Amino acid sequence: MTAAPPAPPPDLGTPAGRYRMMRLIREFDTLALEWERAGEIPGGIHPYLGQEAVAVGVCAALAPGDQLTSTHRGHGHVLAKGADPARLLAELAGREAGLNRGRGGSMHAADVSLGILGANGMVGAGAAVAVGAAWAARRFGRDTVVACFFGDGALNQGVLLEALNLASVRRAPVVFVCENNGYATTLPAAAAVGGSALGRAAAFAVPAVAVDGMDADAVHRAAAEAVARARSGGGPGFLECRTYRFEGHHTMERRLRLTYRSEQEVALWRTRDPLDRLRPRIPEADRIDAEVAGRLRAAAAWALAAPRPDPAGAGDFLYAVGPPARPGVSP
Ligand SMILES: Cc1ncc(C[n+]2csc(CCOP(=O)(O)OP(=O)(O)O)c2C)c(N)n1
Repeated sequence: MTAAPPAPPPDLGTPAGRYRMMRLIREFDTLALEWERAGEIPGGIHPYLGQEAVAVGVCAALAPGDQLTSTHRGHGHVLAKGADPARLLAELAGREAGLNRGRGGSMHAADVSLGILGANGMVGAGAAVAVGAAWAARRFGRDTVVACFFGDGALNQGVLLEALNLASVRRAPVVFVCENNGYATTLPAAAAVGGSALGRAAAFAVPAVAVDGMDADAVHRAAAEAVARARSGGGPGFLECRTYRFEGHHTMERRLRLTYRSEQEVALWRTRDPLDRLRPRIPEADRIDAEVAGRLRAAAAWALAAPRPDPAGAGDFLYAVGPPARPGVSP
């Protein structure tokens, strides 16, 4: 097996760099949708299409040593923090060369060396991990920050409220990022969220701001402020990014022919496409598009050629290996 095609660290410091990453996420998930239809990805995916400005705007405000926790809709977060797209594709396709040796799949991609503490299939669960990591960083004297992504569906999870409280009283350097795309599966936020996202943060005295989640620059500005405050000991922050997913909740949705959003609503949000919005300001956009397409082609070819794990190793990595049992004490 040859090494993965080179994956340069993302440069999100310029509008062109942010555009390049948004294009990569857009094309990555478009390809993942094709692979899912072709049967290359077991279990389906939750496409991030439409929400690219949130992942990129927030990750542009993070330093390489910072960390993040992600969700079931995690490809955008993981790529924007610098994961190798070839290894993430291999992970989705269940290959040994994948980010997590093909065992994690779409919803459990992680690369701790890059500060990616993991996508997470349990709604809201990343918040507990984020506060733990942030609190630990402070106790060990590091000045790193953790970005915690979650959807509007997590606003009603007890773990998120506990995490907000603990982060507030411990001044843990967490930036809570609510991607409010208006729906939890098929349930509209308006029918499910008593109060509001900003109200949840206010209840725990966590400074919060709502931003246009279709505008990478607006997200970046708000995230940079919250990250700087958290890094300098000012405690957690909260961003409500108002955004939209262009595709269904999960790839199963098309097959089930669910109709909970009107065509007009989807079409209206598509006119606010975050890539179209930034593109006119990027003179080299055509070149970037071609470069991203080439990079993904190479990544896809490499990932599909990668071997699948040996079934005999299906039980590997399930349990942490602890210290040897003491004599006379059963393990
Ligand atoms: C604890 C828990 N409850 C329920 C589910 C089933 N579930 C998976 S995704 C989802 C909706 C999540 O909506 P939201 O948090 O708004 O994120 P989005 O899908 O919109 O990105 C639900 C209820 C789950 N995975 N975990």
